[in-house]
Formats: sequence, structure tokens, C-alpha cells
Amino acid sequence: MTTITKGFIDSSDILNDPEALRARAAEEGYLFLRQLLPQDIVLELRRQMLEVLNHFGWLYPDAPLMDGIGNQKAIEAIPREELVFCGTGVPRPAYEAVQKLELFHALAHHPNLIAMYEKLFDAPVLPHPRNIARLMMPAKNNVPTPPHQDYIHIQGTKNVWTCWFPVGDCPIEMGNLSIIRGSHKEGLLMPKAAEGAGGLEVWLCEDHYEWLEENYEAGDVLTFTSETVHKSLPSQMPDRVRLSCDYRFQPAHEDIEEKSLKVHCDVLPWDEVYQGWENEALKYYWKNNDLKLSPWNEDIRWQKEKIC
Ligand SMILES: O=C(O)CCC(=O)C(=O)O
Repeated sequence: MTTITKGFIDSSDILNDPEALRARAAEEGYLFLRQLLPQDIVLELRRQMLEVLNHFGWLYPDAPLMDGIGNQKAIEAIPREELVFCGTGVPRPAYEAVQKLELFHALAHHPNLIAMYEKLFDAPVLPHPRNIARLMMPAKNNVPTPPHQDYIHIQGTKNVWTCWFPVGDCPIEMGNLSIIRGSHKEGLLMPKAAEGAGGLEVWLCEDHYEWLEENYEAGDVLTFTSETVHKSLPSQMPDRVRLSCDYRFQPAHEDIEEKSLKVHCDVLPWDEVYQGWENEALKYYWKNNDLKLSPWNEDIRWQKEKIC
């Protein structure tokens, strides 16, 4: 029987106690940190992302920009194959524009995130450059992300942690991220094809899953292991756009697979992404590390037979 528990444990109170933080992470498979990121910066990114949607005419013109109200007629006119581009919720030209936002990438280097991961890993941290944005517009073709583990999509070391945060307040009804508590302890589960971001879901065979759901505010951060099962919840707010970022972090000295160093979905070369950026230090920063590259293993992605 699946249970749904409303609420993550907020680990803000143990943020400066690395041993307690690591023990919590090992037990739960996730850490939730209220207001780890400054709200004003997250809201500035929200403004920039919504400007992109507005530019394409996908926001309701009579509502304030920051409300993120979708222009449903315009959104429903987008062909399905364009809307589901790479699980981002928007057609490719809009996603390219978001990938070019300096702040979108700069935020992955925020000292509050880096300091937290240094404590979690007890080692120097490498933020992956392949940052992902989701701009889930209200449309019947934007289906929720199915339950999955990130390892099969990322590979490299298993010690990659995903950092997910909404770009704006994001109550459960807006379709935010939910995880199965402790699911990392089951190891790698078998995937099968599914609709939604990533295109794969895991077989969930047991009857004891405890899904955790939470109301997020701008600035809150959820981070979880590459084997923690997670999914997005269906949106119950049919006019709202749900904006989020997912970044990845790992100990700098561990294996990394080469695609993690590229722009998400290869939408643009880095040189084009970087046009107009002010902070030179953000460009190709990973080249300062002595990277340990490991090969992609296609076999672990495609185990299609039913296993429960
Ligand atoms: O935001 C979503 O819908 C999916 C995010 C996700 O699967 C991830 O961060 O790994």
C-alpha cells in the first residue's frame, strides 16, 4: 500500500553540522532546505524565464508577468512534438533562450549550494554544467514526469546529487516534485518506457512506498541521490506555468560521463550560450578540474520486460 506523507524534513537546522547532514542524507535519500537560495535571486530568474514565455505569446496578456498565467489558446496551438521538447515543457527556440540566461547557470554556483554540497560530500564539489530548466506550461500534452531514478540518465559516479527547486512559489497543486523516502536503499531499479520528461519510469514492485509531497516556496531546495525515486505531481492549477531548475553536483574527483559537460539536449554550443555573459569565470569552469571521464553504458537503460 502506497502512503502519501505531506512534508519533507527540513534540514536547515543541521546545515552547519556536516555529520548530522550526512547521516540524514544517508537515511532519507534526500535533504530539503528551506530558503537555501536567496528569494530575490530566484524571483529574478523567474522574471527572466517568464519574459521568454511572454516573448513567444504564451502568457495571458492581462495578468501580471510574475503570476505566470498561461495563454491557453496560444499554448494549445503548439504541436505536441514541439511542446514535449526534451522534457522541458517548451518548444526548442524558447528552451534555447532560457539556456542562454546567465543567471540560470550562475545560480548553480551560488555559495550556499556549493557550501552545502561540500559538507554533504566532505570533498571539493563539481557542479555539472548541464543545467536543466522546466517551463511546464498548462497544456494537456505536458504530462507529469514519471517515477524514475536519475542515475540511468546521468551515469558517471553514483554519487551525483540532483538539486531541484521551483523558480517561484510552488504548492503541491502546481505539480511539483515528490520523492519516495528511502528509495535509494533499493539500488538501481529496472526502467521501462513512459510518457513525460526522461521517457523512462521504474518498475515499482513493493507495497510499502512512502511518497513525500511538499509545498515549496521560492528559495527552497530539494536535493536527492541518483537512486532516489522521484516524479512530478499532476498540476491541478490549469492556468499556471510551473517553472523549475534541476542541477547536478558531485564530488570533483569522482567519475563523470562526458554528456554531463554539454548543454542540455545539445541545444546550442557553449560559445553561443555564453554570448553576452558578464562573468568570465562561469565559462568552461570545469576545464580547471582534473576530470575523471567514464564511458556511457547503454545497457542499463533498456530492460523492457515486466519484472514484478
Ligand atoms: O521537474 C520535473 O518535472 C522533473 C525533474 C526531475 O526529474 C529531476 O530533477 O531529476
